Amino acid sequence: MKTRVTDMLGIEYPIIQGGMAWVAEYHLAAAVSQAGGLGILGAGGAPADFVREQIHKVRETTPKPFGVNLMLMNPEADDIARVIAQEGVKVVTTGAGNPGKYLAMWKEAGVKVIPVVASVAMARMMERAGADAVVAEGAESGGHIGSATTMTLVPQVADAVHIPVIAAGGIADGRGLAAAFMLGAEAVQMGTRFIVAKESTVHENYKQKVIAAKDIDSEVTGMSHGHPVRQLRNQMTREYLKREKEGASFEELEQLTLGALRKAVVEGDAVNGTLMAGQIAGLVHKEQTCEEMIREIMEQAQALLGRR
Ligand code: TUI
Repeated sequence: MKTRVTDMLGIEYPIIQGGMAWVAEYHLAAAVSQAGGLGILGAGGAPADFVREQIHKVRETTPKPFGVNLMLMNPEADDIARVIAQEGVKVVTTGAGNPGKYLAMWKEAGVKVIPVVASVAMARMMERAGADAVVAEGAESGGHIGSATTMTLVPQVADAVHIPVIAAGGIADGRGLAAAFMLGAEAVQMGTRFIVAKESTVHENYKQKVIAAKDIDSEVTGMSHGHPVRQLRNQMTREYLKREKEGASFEELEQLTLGALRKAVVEGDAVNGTLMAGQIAGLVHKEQTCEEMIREIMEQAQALLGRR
């Protein structure tokens, strides 16, 4: 299944791993790349020096191409953007904002730039600014989301731009990949399924919550202040949504979630931590190696698309 995306990135399979904050560290990114997809280091809220070290660690683990995700609300975003250019990272994806001010620097350094967008307008703007592809991410996704669903967003973005479109949100198996291709995508980005990869260092409690989750077990917090975040329902989301309904201020709600993602990923606090995951968690049933996941997804997708 060669596409413009596999050619551009020099990868075997059209599967890109989401740049999940705290979750997407070098063990996971290296494993996805080694298995023929594109592994991504998620800078999340990490400092620039940490991101540089992680880049070196992926390189010590695999010779295959990998990328870095820059979360644009990171206070050190400017420094991380420079690290990406200096280190000669091949691919950057961005999230939670407009990466426009870094594009010239990245293009000059030969970095392929793939912004994650949640609307047609943003996709068009990124194409005009010189992006090499876009990830069209639907609201089924975990973490910070837009409002359009993958089913509606992907074909509309595919019609609106000439650069390749990568579909994200609600995709975790070969059916999802095949469906995304039918909508006009040339690759998919998956996050939730990779949380439970054997190579993922996410705390076992978090993995078990993803595995146990059913279709309607996620909630969206922060809608009222314009920062919607999808995560699995637990005591944290109940408390958050209760206070949000009571009209709590943005600052008060921020205080509640401060450090909560780290608490879930590192400490395994599934009660007060933030368990970011997409709606597709309901069909993620077991821990597997990245190689097993990618092989299974490709076999299923190829059979469905009749290319075998
Ligand atoms: O970025 C994501 N997903 C994320 S970022 C993240 S880190 C975080 N941690 C704690 C609380 C909140 C966030 C967790 N998940 N996905 C990509 C994405 N980007 N989804 C939506 C957008 C987006 C939204 C607005 C992209 C551009 C945009 O444009 C606004 C502008 O500046 O024009």
